[in-house]
Amino acid sequence: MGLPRIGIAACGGTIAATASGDGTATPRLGAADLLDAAPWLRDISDPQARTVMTKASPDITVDDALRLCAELVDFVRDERLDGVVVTSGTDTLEEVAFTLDLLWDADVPVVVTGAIRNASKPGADGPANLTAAVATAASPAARGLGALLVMNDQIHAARYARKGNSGNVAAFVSPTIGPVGYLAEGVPVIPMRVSRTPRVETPAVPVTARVALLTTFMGDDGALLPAVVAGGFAGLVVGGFGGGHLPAAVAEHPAFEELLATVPVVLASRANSGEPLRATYSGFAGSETELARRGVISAGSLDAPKARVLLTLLTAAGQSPDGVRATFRRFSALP
Ligand code: DAS
Repeated sequence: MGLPRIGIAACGGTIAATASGDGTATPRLGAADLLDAAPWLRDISDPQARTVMTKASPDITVDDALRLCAELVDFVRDERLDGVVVTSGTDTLEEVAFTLDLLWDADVPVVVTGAIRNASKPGADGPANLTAAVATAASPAARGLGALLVMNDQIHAARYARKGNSGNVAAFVSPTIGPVGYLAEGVPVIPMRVSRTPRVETPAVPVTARVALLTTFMGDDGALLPAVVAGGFAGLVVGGFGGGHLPAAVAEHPAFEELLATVPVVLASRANSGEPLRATYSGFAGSETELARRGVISAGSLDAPKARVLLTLLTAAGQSPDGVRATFRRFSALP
């Protein structure tokens, strides 16, 4: 038996960035460069390099993530891969990982990783993160788990992972459940196995359905809602207060009524973990029970950016309102 064949699909980000004369960094490196910087990867795998894009991750779109997924399917088939690693920028890493998790229909592990310190910095974490990601993608323990996110020797389920720190190498967290595993002396250990994320239909590219995301705040009067109506969005995700609440001025705003009557409206919690409540408060317009009665859909355990990814894919694939509701229901642990 040879070493596991692991694909490295490079998409840009800090892990692919090098500094210019003024010290600022720009993504420039491709997959072969990343491999050259970590030659020891050939001791643990038979690595195959493919550069997919060289973007700063704030510019990555849902279309890019869908094209990436299609490219990974080809990569796995063409190169007979045992696992595949995606390197990308950490700014949208959680959304890229979750998109792959929703669409990945194979047991072959797909592991995303990035870096906080670019290759020109002391203590650059890219090579270590890439090594941990390759080891995880090569591990039989990672098979069938969908997309995983590996950073700083921790293994996260894509469904729960978020960027929790702007500049520390320990940037990624899974606030609701914690990481599912870790690397010990370079060996991936995955003691916690989360149930597989429900798969959704792959929409055609380019995706024309746009989904808006608004997060509420103290004193929110709903003034931005008419812009969502006027913008012709196919859906709205609202980041509500902790238990899934909105100010009455938002809940009773005519534009909110209009959106509820015309497009799916999904409510996530702006709190860092947990789920919106289902049956705890009533008697005020923005309580979770009043909002549910009026048709607002709970995002369950998904944070607002992930709920937006899911709603975008569902609306782009022409999912019915009942189908959207049923799919989001599968992301909740609450009865
Ligand atoms: N924030 C940088 C990174 O961590 C840039 C980016 O996301 O592309 O990769």
